[in-house]
Amino acid sequence: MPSSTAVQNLTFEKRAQLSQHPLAKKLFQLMASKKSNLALAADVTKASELLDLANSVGPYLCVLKTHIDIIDDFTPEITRELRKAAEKHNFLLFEDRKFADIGNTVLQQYQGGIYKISEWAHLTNAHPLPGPGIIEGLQKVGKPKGNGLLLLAQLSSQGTLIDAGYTRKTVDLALRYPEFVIGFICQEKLTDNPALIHMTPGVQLASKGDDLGQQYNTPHHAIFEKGSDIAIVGRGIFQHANPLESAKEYRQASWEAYQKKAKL
Ligand code: S5P
Repeated sequence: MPSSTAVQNLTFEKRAQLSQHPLAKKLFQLMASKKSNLALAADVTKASELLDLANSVGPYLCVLKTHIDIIDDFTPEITRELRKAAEKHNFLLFEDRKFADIGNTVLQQYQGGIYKISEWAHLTNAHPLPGPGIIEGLQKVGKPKGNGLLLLAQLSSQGTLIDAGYTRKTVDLALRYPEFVIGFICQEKLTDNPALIHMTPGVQLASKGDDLGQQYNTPHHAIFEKGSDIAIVGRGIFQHANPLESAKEYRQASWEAYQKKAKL
């Protein structure tokens, strides 16, 4: 395994070549071609707002992250429209479901119910807390569809119960499922394995946090200083007076931090 510095310097193009999972390959390739390592956390509550964001900001994103269960006027049509926007603007859809139950239950939550997450979301995530069964349950549904899973290895919130040992065990678990787990939700680079993608929420330029425990860092901190790959930005973009201009600013800041890290 190359040294940590050498891995840090690998470009997204190179990491696309080194990835075995088709979705990880696709994500690295589209980040390189769109020059974007920005994910939008589109936490709006109206279907029209979500679709407007997907179509206006979509060209500047690598990933659009949803909380589909906060949409007040949900219909299955929304997920079809999201998928169309993802194809048109070349980004991946990530449903931030944070599964956390036993394998048999998460399998049903992922494939069924109203939201049928596995049918439209390229990516979803899970807390590894229950152990390997949660990954195996989700994998049964998601792997045949070519979907990928991110494990929550760290959280951005103040007072999180996750400690260093839990994070280390999460990385070990991810390495056991290379055909389904493509990376982490985390606050820093956790492994030298170039195929695994690090996505970091809790990113904002204008604020240090909210009044419910969220903690923010800048894109430069998350990507250059902490070695993550993708910055996830929510309210910093969609609550801005001009979401499109704000998205362009976060995209530029995140991309410059990546370029500096990769010494491009
Ligand atoms: O540790 C975490 C993990 C996640 S996925 N901290 C987070 O904030 N998130 C999600 O990222 C959260 O659910 C929300 O959708 C987004 C952050 O939104 P923001 O408005 O605070 O930027």
